[in-house]
Amino acid sequence: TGHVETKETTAIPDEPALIPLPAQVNWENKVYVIPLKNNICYTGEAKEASEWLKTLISKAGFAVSTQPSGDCGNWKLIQDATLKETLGEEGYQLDISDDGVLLKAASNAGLFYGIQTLRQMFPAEIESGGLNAEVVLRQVFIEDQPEFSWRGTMVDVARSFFDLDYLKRHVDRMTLYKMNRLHLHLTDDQGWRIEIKSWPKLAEVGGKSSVRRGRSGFLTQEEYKELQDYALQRNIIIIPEIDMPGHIYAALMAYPELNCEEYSNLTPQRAIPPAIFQDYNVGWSKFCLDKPEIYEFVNDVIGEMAEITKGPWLHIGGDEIEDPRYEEFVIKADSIVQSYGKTTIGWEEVTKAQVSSGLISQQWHGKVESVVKDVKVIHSLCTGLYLDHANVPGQENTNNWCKKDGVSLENTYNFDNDNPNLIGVEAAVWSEFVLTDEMMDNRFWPRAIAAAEVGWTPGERRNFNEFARRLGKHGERLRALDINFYRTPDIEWG
Ligand code: TNX
Repeated sequence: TGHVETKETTAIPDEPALIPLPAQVNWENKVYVIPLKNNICYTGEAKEASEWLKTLISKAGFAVSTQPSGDCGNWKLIQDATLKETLGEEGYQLDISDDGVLLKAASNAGLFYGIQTLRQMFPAEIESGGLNAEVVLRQVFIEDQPEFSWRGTMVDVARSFFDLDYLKRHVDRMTLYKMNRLHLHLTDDQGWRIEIKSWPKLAEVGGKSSVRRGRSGFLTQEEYKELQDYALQRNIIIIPEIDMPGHIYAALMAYPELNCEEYSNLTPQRAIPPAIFQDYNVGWSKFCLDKPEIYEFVNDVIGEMAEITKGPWLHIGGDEIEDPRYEEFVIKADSIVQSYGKTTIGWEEVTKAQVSSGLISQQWHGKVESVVKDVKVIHSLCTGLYLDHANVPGQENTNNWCKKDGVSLENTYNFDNDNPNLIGVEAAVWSEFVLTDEMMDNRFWPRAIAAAEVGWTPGERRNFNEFARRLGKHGERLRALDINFYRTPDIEWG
C-alpha cells in the first residue's frame, strides 16, 4: 500500500459527522494513527464482527489479521452478553485511545453498529473502493444505544417492482445508518410479487402486471430467502406484507373464485376480464368475505410466508377497506398468523377489531382509535414518513394527498410522538409514481437518514439544524456509494 509511517505532528481531524448522533460522545484532542499492520482480536461470538471490521480496515489500505483472543491486538472486539444490562440489546461502547480501538457490546448487532460508527470516521472514499492516504482517527469515548427498537423502511414493490439487486443495495444503505427493519409491501391491486407454491397463479399472473409505466416481476421464494439472509447478516429483519382483504385485485385476477361478482363489475375501468389494473385508485377491491374458501387462501399464503420468514412478524395489511365482515376477517387472519408462531402487524385500521394484544399497529394517518388497550405502535405517519410525497413543493411524480407541499427533510426529522406504546419509526415509499431505481433512491435519501436518527438518537439530543450540518458532510459518502439522493437545497452538501 502507499501508506507512510506517521509524521511527528499529526493534525487533529474535525469531529466526524456521525449519523445517527450517538447517545453519548466525548471527543479527545488527540489522534490515533492507524498503523500499517493491524491485528484484530476478538472474544465471545465476535468472529463475524471481526470480519466486518477487517473488511473496513483493509478497504482503507491497511494490512489486517484476526485472532480469537481477548488479550492482544490494536483492535479489540469484545462480545459479552452481560453487557446487556448497561448497553442494551443493540448498544455498544467504543473507546479509541493511544492503545488502539476497543469495541464492546452484548450482541453481534451492537458490535455491527459500533463498526458502522467507525466506518463514518473513515474518509468517504472507502465507500467506493480503494484509499491510499494516512488515516488518523480522533480519540473518543462513545457509549451508545438506540432509543427505539424499530428503525425501518418500507418499499412498495407491488405497484412497481424492485428486484433482488436493488433491494440488496437498499439494505446496504440502511446499514450505514443503523436501521434494522425492512418491510416489503409485496401485494396490491397492481401486482403480486412473491411466489406462493400452493397458489401458483398469484405470481404467474399477478407478477406480470404493474401500475402504468411501472415494472413488473416477482421474487421467487429462493430470492426472498437470499435477500432475507443478506439482510439478517446485517442485522436487518424482513417483514413481508400480504395486504388483505382489500388492495387485493392482483390475486382476484389470478383466482376469480375469490370474488363475489365477476371482475368485470369490479375493476374501475369496467374492463373485459382478465384485465390488469394499472391505475391509482385505492379502496375498491376486496375478497368476497362471505366465501369460506377465502380462509383456505389466507391459511395457505400465511403458512408459506411463515415458513420462509425468519423474523417474528407477518404484516397482513388491512388498510383502506369497508366491509361488514372486515373485523371478523382481521381477527381470523390475526389468529392464523399466530397459529404459525408469528406476531401480526397491520395498518392501524386493524385495531378497529378486537385483535390480539400482541399485535403491532402501524400508524399512517393516526385517525383510528384502537379498541385494544396498549397495542404497540410503529410510527409511519404520512405527514413525516411517507416519502413518496415530494421532497419540495412541486416535485414531479409524487403523491400529495397527505401533504400538498410535500414532506420536507425537516418534517421527517421533527416528529414528536409521545405515545408510550411506540416501538419506533418506519419510512415508507409507495411506488405508484416511483418507477425506477433512481427515483426510489431520490425519495428515500436523504429523508430516510432523518428517520434513522429519529429512531436512534434520544429525543433531547436531536436538533434539526445541527443534524442538517452533519448531513451535509455525508454528501461525499452518499456520492461514493452511488446513491441518487435528493440534493436538499438548504443543506451544504460536502
Ligand atoms: C395510502 S397508507 C395507502 C397506499 C397508497 C398510498 C399512497 C396505506 C396503508 N395505504 O395504498 O399507495 O396511500 O400515498
